[in-house]
Amino acid sequence: MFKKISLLTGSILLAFSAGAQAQTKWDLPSAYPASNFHVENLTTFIKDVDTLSEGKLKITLHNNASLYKAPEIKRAVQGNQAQIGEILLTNFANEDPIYELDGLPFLATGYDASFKLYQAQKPFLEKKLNSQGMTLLYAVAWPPQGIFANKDIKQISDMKGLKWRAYSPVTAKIAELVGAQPVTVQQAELAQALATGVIDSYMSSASTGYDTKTYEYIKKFYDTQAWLPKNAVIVNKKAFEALDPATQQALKKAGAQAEERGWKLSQEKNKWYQDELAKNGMETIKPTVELKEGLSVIGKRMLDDWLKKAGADGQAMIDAYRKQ
Ligand code: PCA
Repeated sequence: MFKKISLLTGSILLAFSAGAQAQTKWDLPSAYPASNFHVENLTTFIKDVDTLSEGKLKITLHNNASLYKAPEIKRAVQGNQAQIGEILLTNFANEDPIYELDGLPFLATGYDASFKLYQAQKPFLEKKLNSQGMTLLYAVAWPPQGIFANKDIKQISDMKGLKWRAYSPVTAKIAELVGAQPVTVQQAELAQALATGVIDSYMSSASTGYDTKTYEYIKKFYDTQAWLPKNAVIVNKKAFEALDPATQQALKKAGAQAEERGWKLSQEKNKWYQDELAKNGMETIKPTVELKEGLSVIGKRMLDDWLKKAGADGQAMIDAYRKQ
């Protein structure tokens, strides 16, 4: 009788420890705050991974650049210090032209066009990330980019001299081309840069305007809808391969669901963010024809430069995008 009980206890203990061993814990750094729709989406994704993997893969979210600053997240995932992470693709434009594509102004300006551009970009993006020891799990567009400034901007020459916050090489280049002074500041430090007067303008989405309470300093949003950059969730390849096949499938499934949900959420919440900006005293202004034309000339020039850098792959992406 005693023997039986101890045998039973032993097997329960064994099963328990096997279960405990099979549980994997990952860290997920993101550079954006809890109010951000990308982060809301990540939170749901993490729950889905937990459910679909039957508790085998536990992911901890570190938002608002609390674990790594935005430009450091990619390298952290590459080095497996973080097994999974969220990056803004266009932040890495200087590394390879593939990361720049969805940051170019006036190439793809609405959600449909941006999704098409993503489909054209995706195989090349996957290949590049793979060569760097990572895999692409999913990517979601930010809402369309407009200009936050107090100044009256009717044409691009009105942007001369602005103290312009840039978040990527492309947004810094735009500043240069219009005669503004670019200062690179990531979103997590944007509110402080506004408060201290380091910058007085920038180009981004209504979502970032809301997250950073830009309306406390800037009262105008020129809704240029210039481009929709994407955040991508990337995974370290070795960490992925160390998961059992069922957990790998669970992760992929949750990723596919997050991608679909994220694109919808981006679009739905953009309206909400714009309403919140208005409630807080910010005026949304339709850009003049002159301003749009000036910006699209800049966009064309940047696309030409991009095509030179991106070679045959770049041309293939643009052709695939335009064929859809
Ligand atoms: N918000 C991010 C990137 C694109 C966007 O809409 C930012 O301003 O940093």
